[in-house]
Amino acid sequence: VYGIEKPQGYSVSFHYNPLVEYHHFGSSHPMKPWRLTLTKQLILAYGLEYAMELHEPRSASFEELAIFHDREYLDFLKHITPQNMDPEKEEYLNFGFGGESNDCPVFDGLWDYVSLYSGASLHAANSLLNGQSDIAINWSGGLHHAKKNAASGFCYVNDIVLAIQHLLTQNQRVLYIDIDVHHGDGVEQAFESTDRVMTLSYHKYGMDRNNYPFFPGTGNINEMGPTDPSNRGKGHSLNIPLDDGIDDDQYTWIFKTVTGAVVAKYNPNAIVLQCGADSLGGDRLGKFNLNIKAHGFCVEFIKSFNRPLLLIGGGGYTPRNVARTWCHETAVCVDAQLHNHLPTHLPYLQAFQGEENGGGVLYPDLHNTKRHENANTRQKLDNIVKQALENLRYLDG
Ligand code: TV1
Ligand code: CA
Ligand code: ZN
Repeated sequence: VYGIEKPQGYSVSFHYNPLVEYHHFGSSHPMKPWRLTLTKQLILAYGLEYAMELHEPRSASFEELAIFHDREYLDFLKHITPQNMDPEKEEYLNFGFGGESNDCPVFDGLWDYVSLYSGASLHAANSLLNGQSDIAINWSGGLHHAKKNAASGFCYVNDIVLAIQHLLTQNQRVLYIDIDVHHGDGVEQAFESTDRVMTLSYHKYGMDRNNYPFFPGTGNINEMGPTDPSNRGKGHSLNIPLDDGIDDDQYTWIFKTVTGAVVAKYNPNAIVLQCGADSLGGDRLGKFNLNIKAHGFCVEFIKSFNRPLLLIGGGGYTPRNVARTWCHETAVCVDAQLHNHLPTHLPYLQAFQGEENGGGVLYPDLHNTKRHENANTRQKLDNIVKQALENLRYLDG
């Protein structure tokens, strides 16, 4: 008896509601939802929409968000506006708003914004569950710092946790991988007491010149979740702390080595990959020196495991490079190669021109655009890998 062969290639679905891009955190705030407009335009200009299924998902409901978040927190989020907010009120600070940095401002349409990006992640997870796609993409999600009862680091609702919870309804084990330059603390914390989710984050870790820790200040190699042997979640968090200026070869090597070992050992039924683009060279907040193709290598590598895959966005503070990276990674998913020269009929073409290294191209040289001295030595990285592989032994029970 011959089985019916699945056609070559993957079915890829793209989940995006354009209403997200009209929200503003404030003019000086580094998080710019319009980077999603740029991303979508680039994807359309290269014709990638013909290689995948496009979905315009509805907003997530209050009840859907309440599967992870506290209702009191959601009530606050739903009703707070720039007009009625009171920075003096205790709940304002308790829920992660205000503070010196004002990382999480209250802006018009905040509730719509959070329910739109969360709706897209839930919809993407759902299309993996019902077998409609092998790879589902939501570039508007990936807000990995949000806690169940507090906003943190530009993140108000944790769409990743919600999507993973949804995947867990039909998958025994989900692996979460995070290549944003920041530590994926919110996702790690949410699943610290279960062995059904393993979290793996690569990030900058350490102090800056003024002795301030790089946000959020957690994620050292020895932080691997609870170590109490009675806790089911023991050893199910793996953190890879990296230093300023890491280059393409170092990053792809450590990513391959550690991620390969984790997949082999944990054998997940589904994978969620957060593709924060602030790990690129020249990012306004990041400290790494990665090029677009090295970042995209992580997607290629994960795709090669042939497990249901949810790709989500995250950070990324130099909008033109965010758009380039996520367009490239969309192409990786559908097995397309893109011309380096940008399509001439691209709206917003201007946004991609007039750069020192690489105006008008998809793959500019981003290495050293901000010249972060590479503080990662061969020896330090070898030690991190050695320690990471040792940490994996906790999974043996
Ligand atoms: C308003 C206006 C807010 C300008 C915030 C950079 C701003 C930052 C701003 C900023 C900024 C952070 C901290 C310090 C915690 C504070 C999406 C002890 C020019 C996923 C979140 C980084 C990263 C938060 C989010 C960080 C993500 N850096 N200008 N704020 N306090 N906050 O360091 O992981 O990418 O910078
Ligand atoms: Ca990370
Ligand atoms: Zn980040």
